[in-house]
Amino acid sequence: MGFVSRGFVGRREADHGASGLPPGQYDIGGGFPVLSAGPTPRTSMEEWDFTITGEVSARARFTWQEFQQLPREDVTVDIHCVTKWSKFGTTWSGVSLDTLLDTVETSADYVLAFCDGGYTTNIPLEDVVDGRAWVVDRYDGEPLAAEHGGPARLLVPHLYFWKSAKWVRGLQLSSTEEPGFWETLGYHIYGDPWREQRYAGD
Ligand SMILES: Nc1nc2c(c(=O)[nH]1)N[C@H]1C(S)=C(S)[C@@H](COP(=O)(O)O)O[C@H]1N2
Ligand SMILES: [Mo]
Repeated sequence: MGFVSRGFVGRREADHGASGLPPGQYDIGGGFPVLSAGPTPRTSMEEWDFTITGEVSARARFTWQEFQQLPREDVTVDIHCVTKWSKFGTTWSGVSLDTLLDTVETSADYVLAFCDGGYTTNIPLEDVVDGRAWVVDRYDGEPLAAEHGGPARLLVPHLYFWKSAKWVRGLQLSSTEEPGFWETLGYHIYGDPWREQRYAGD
């Protein structure tokens, strides 16, 4: 993972602006809509695991118990849904993807997050390192509610919220970008809210 330059990614993030309302968005205030493409899956902690697979020298797997023992971070971020609501100052707790990805060797450039229920979403690898993405299992001081992605979801707040895959179970690393669920259905391959990349071609 040494090829990802911290300085470069950090500057670029700062350029996007860490707060404020991206173009075309409105502040939903205290609301927190549930947006799911299908039914809410229910996975017990005994069955749950998180795996990093694909183009890796050896795959990594964390049981729920192992995941709980990893170093954790509290994160306060603004989130931006492509349906135009934004929510300021949401508070989460979870494990940085830096911590999870540190356990594998890879020369991949892309991740495809996969989930219980079959949802997927694609993200460049450089967008989920350097403190920009987490697997979170707590929201607002409580265990993450099932409808919001519990037991655990991805949190990638600098991209539209569809990239924050609920019920996430792992990452598939690849040298080629495979479009995920919404990306296949015409949403933007990258999804930067600050550049209003809602749909393919934006
Ligand atoms: N597994 C899964 N993750 C998902 C979705 C989904 O349908 N399934 N919807 C996405 C979309 S479009 C958005 S806006 C957010 C919504 O998260 P919320 O329901 O917690 O507000 O989850 C994203 N992650
Ligand atoms: Mo969304």
